[in-house]
Amino acid sequence: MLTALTREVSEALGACELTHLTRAPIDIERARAQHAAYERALAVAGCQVERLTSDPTMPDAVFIEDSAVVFDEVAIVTRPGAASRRAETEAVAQALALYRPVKSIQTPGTVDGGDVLVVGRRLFVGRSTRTNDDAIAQMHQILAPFGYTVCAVPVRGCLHLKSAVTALTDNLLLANPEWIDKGLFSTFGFVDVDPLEPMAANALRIGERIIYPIVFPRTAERIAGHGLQLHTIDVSELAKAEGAVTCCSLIVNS
Ligand code: CIR
Repeated sequence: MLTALTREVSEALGACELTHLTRAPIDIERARAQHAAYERALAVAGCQVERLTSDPTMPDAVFIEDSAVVFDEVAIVTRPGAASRRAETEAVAQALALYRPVKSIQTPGTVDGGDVLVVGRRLFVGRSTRTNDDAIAQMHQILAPFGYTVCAVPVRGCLHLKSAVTALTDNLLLANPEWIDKGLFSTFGFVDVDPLEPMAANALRIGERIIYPIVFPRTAERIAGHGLQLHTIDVSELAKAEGAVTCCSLIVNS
């Protein structure tokens, strides 16, 4: 069974962290409606959805992916790169403790889950404004005994590694080649985003299904061309906070 942990949209989402976007007004009710539709897509994909609460002191809490990375053997609770987001991890650690032994990244390490791409037993970790080498070394130490390899990937031009590359299958990645060096992923095939859709590399794969933003039709066509089944949803309000589809859930094989 799959459990998807999600987190309520904070009424303070408008005060979120922003790195590459200019602040635009966010309609909280619309954001909440889009988030609910996202949760329905998770349910259609076979997940039991468990939504954690948030509060006005945690504008970015809906982006729960950044608080942890979940493996079959262990959950790693992160130390987010933005100081404003560090209080988010406590409730996530508590929720995950019901499913997994929990390990935590220690200071001076910082990592956002959005920088961690897991494909099978291979981890690719973005070296970004949010994630540093100390945290990457800590993750290697925690995961090496379980047979995972960890590869650091420099990220340029975007917030997180998974803004630039995500997995469509065990062998096929979706990428914006402007933001990463594809050579670091040498054994994989690639679908490149359409050049007119630079933000289109973030897809959420659940089993055979791909949850994907509706605003990237050109790239969606490229993905569908590989015989993959897309469930498109509107997350435009969350995108104003620099969120996409992977960042709003933690998927736990339960
Ligand atoms: C932030 O800057 O931290 C949030 N406004 C957006 C985080 C999005 N997270 C993700 O893509 N994993």
